[in-house]
Amino acid sequence: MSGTAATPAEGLRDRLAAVASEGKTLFGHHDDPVYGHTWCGDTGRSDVLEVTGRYPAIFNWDMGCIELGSDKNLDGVSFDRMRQEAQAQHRRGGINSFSWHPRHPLTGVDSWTTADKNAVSSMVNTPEGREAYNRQLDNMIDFFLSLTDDAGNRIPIVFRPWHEHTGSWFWWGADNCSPDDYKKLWHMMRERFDSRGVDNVVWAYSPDRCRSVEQYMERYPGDEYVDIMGADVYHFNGADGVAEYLDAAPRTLAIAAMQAEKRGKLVALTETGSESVPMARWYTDVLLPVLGSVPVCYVTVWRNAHDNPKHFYTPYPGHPAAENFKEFSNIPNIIFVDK
Ligand code: BMA
Repeated sequence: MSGTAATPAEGLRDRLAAVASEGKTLFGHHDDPVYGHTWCGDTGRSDVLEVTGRYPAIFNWDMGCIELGSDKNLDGVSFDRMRQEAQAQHRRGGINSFSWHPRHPLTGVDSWTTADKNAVSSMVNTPEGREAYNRQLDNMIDFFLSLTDDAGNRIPIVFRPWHEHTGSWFWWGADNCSPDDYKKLWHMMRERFDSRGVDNVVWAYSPDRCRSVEQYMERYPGDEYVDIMGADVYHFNGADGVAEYLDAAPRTLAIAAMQAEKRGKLVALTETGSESVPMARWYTDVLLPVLGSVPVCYVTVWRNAHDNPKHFYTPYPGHPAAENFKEFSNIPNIIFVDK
């Protein structure tokens, strides 16, 4: 972390900028140390560690259910364990990033229930909605402020709220709310975070795949609200989907990079992956070229579920793509962290 940074967030921004300017990319994995393809709840384990000998440089976590005051997130990860693992990751020189699949603050529906086209409007344009949203945010802020290192200093994190909003599978998605109301979600969030003195958050904007700059920027909350121009682009259909992925991912990242350059922001591939990693050389032959297309400071792949045999995005020991993943982890400009 930069010794001259005024806040923990600034220190992390400087660090990510240095990574990008050296042509390096940090590798990230969702829920990495708390469960894997065949295990759950053990300590000291990680599918990535067991294949490569090192941890991912970024752990992504999801805050879903913190808004309910629950002690576990939507995938059963305890927030206490999450805090401990985030602290351990910071201690070993790694970074933590957070996404959020919230329940609606008024109706309680989960993120994927999209029938109510007023979901966002009721939340940001009515006194009851605003109050309920702020209450949700307070739970999250309490957690983020509790992320401290051994000396009691706040640990900087990346936070990536209201993601994939150019798609329509979440109630905050493109067909489910207006651009203005979407932006208000960000503006209210930031107002609440600032009012509580949160100084350890680097903010990531992460549309899904985009066809145009207009689509990427339509709901952009503003330069004061965003540090990282991200993109969530998945590879579907294995070998049959390579051409489509190699079109969509670099295209969306190029749009992000062009905007990032203009605005002095960073670029990240905030979510990607090929479910079950069906191509044995996916990491070096498909993902790596995508990362080389623009300066991407980090890439994160999604989780290795313990209770859904096909739902995993990094190889585990014995998987046909494990050898290649190890090879990927040894590429000098792809960054993992030592145990
Ligand atoms: C999805 C899947 C779900 C999970 C959700 C939130 O992509 O992995 O199983 O509940 O993310 O983490």
